[in-house]
Amino acid sequence: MSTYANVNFLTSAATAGQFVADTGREVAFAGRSNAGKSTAINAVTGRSRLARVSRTPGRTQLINFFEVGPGRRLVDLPGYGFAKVPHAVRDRWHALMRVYFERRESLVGLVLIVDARRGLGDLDRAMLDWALGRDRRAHVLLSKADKLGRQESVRVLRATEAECAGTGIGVQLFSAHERQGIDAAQDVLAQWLEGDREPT
Ligand SMILES: Nc1nc2c(ncn2[C@@H]2O[C@H](COP(=O)(O)OP(=O)(O)OP(=O)(O)O)[C@@H](O)[C@H]2O)c(=O)[nH]1
Ligand SMILES: [Mg+2]
Repeated sequence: MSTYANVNFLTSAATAGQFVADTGREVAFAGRSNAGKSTAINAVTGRSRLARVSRTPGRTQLINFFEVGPGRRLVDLPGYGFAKVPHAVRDRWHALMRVYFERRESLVGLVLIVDARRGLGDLDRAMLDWALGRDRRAHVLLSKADKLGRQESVRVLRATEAECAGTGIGVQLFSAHERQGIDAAQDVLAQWLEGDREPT
């Protein structure tokens, strides 16, 4: 099942010059390497092989743009925090993220994918601060919830909610493998992407 009639891969960008035109609205998926960003994009679009799921963490160093409707996009950002990535790669990641976040006017919101077993880390908090500081919406998916027992997953949910209290950031449990929380995530995306107006 999918809420999107047509989903198309648009492009992979290694530099700002390769970004798709900055019109309409888009939502970016960010998170640590291996957190489950690409898997989450596949789950919410109902396309199992749309975004490439990596066996080797930190391999995706490109920004991948997917079209889910006219002028509406989901964006798979390269992951961060993977220790074995060479410095040069990390520097390139920083530079690419900086131009993306500073310049991207069509960006309406950030979906932050956080492995439920790890919880929020400092780099995740920095991403959330960035989004709020630039008046973008933010929503946290606590991913791979199937790896935790019920009690433990609720504990992580409550702790993360407490940390985000008062910010307007939504938090939910998510498991692509057990199809948990997919509808809730789709609802958030639909709200953020709806409307004919260009974001201001
Ligand atoms: N158990 C479980 N594993 C998951 C889930 N989602 C993703 N994974 C696994 O986590 C690994 C990484 O998933 P990706 O979707 O490639 O993660 P990513 O954040 O896009 O990774 P990078 O692009 O390398 O930063 C894969 O082995 C997935 O199968 C989930 O809901 N449950
Ligand atoms: Mg990925």
